[in-house]
Amino acid sequence: MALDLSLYLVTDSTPAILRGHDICKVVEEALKGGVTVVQYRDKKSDTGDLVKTAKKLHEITRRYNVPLIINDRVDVAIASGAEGVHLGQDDMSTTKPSRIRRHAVKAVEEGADYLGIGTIFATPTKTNTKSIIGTAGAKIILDSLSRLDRSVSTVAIGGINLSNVQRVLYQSAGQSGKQLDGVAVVSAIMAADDPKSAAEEIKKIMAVPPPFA
Ligand code: 3NM
Repeated sequence: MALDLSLYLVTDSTPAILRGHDICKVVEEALKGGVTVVQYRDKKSDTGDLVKTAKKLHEITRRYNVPLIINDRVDVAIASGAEGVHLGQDDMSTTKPSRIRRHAVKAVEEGADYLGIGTIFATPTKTNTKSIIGTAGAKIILDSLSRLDRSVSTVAIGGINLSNVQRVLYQSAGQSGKQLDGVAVVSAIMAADDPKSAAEEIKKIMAVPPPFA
């Protein structure tokens, strides 16, 4: 399965986001709208429930030929047959190029297929983020990554939605020409009244060059 990171959906099971909707239904609608990766992120459920939901989600994502990634839990990824696991780098609270390069090299050497770059904008979805780096920070990171021997894919995360996604892609592009491979969103799709059209709209605008380019 090729890794297309362009529209990366991260789930959130909290009531403020799901508002009583079924996570599987929301994810399936988002898949219909064109999301290219699904990450199951659930910090609260116990292992039994995590595996149960992950298996259900995997049945759905497979039908759309989209990889399912499990946040933080290798055991749940294995038990559900998911395609991957997303591991955090907790101490990545910096935009200092030398430290970023060190972290990136380590992650790539340890086998990471992609890196998440964030937090781009402050977001109520995750309030314990250590630094808000903006698109300027993302650009520094991309330039720094471009100097590695190996190429590594990237997605930006944090406060990204329909109204800023074009700007995020455009303003993050480094002087080196290295661009984001995609954007990761939670609320812009998970909390949308119509997750299918939310995903479609985001994809549509991502394909359009920004008017100020
Ligand atoms: N990780 P929304 S920010 C899950 O910075 C997550 O690492 C982040 O939610 C990071 O798209 C975040 O609703 C939440 O802003 C993003």
